[in-house]
Amino acid sequence: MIKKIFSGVQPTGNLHLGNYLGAIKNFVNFQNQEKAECIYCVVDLHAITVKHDPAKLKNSIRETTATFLASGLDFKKSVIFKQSDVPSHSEGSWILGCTAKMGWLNRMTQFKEKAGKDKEKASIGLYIYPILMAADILLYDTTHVPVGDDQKQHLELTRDIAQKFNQEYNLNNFFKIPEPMIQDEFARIMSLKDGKKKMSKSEISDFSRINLNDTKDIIVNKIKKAKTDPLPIPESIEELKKRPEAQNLLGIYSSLNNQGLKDTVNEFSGKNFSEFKKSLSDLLIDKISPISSEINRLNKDISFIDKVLTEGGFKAHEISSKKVKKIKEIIGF
Ligand code: AQP
Repeated sequence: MIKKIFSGVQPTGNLHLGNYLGAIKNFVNFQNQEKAECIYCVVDLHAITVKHDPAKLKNSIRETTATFLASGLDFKKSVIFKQSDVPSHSEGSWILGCTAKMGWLNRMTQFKEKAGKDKEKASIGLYIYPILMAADILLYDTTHVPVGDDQKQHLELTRDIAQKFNQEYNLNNFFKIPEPMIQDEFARIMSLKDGKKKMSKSEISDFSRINLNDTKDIIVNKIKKAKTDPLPIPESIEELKKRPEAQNLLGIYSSLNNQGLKDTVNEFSGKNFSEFKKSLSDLLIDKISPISSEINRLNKDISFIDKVLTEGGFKAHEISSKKVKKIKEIIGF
C-alpha cells in the first residue's frame, strides 16, 4: 500500500530543535521511503490565529520553506507548498466545521494553553484551528501524519471529524482515517530552561531552545546555560524519571545520534554534566551547523524559494480541489 503522508509547520518564527527532532526529521525519513507520497505544508493560515506582524510573517514563510529544504526535503520528491495558496483548505475547513461539535473543540488543551486565562479575548481562529488542521489532512486522503506528541489530541479530533462525516452522509471510507506517526521516544523535546515545558517558538527566552539557524557559539553557550541538577548522570533510565532536565538533554543527545536513551545513559553514566554538555554541544554542532548554513544560503535565494512554493501550490491545488468538488456534491451544493 502506498502511504500518503501530510504534515505542516507554522511559520511563526525560527524553527527549533523540537520541530526538527519531533517532526521534520521524520518528514525526511518518509520522503526517502519508496512507497510514500509526501505533502508538506507551511501552514500560514494557522499562523494568523495569534497576533502577528505581516512583514515578519512573509519572511517566516520563506524561512520555514528554507528550513524544510535545508533539513533534507526535496521539492522534486515531496510537494512543498504554502497553505494560503490553496483555497481548498479554507473551504474544506468551513464545511468540516459544520460537522465538528463544540464539545469536541472545548476539550482541546492547546487552545486552553495558548488562550491562557483570558480566553474571551482569544481569536475564533485559534479556537477552530483544529478544524482547519483536519481539512489540511483529510483533503489529501492522508494515511499517515508525522507530528510531535503535542499534536496527538488534534489528530484524534481529525479522526473523529472524518468518521462523523462519513457516517452522516452514509459514505464508506470517503475520508480516510489518518494514523498519527508519533515517535515512541523523544516525541516531545522540552525547554532548556524547564524540563516540564515543551520547547517552543513562542517562549520569550531564546535560551529555552536551540534554533536551527543558531551559530556554533550560540549553541555552545545555550547548552552551557541549560538547566541541569547537581547529580552525576545515573546508571539507569529509571533514575532519570524524577530529573526532567537531565532526561531531556540525554534524550536530545540520543535522538540526534539515532540511539536509544539506554545507550546514552550507558555511555555517560557516572560522568558529570559539564563533560556531557561538551559532547552534546559537539554533536549539536555536527548535526545542526550544515542545516544552519544551508538555511542562510537559501534565505538569500528568494526567487528559488518562491518558485518551490508556487510549483508546490499548483500540485496541492490539483489534488485538493478534486476532493472539495466531491465534498460539495455529497453535501448537496
Ligand atoms: N518541543 C517539541 N518537541 C517535539 N515536537 C515538536 N513540535 C513542536 N514543538 C515540539 C512539532 O513540530 C511540528 C510543527 O509545529 P508547529 O510549529 O506547527 O506548532 P507548535 O507545535 O505549536 O510549535 P511551537 O514551536 O510550540 O510553536 P508556537 O510556540 O508558535 O506554538 C508539529 O508536528 C509539532 O508537533
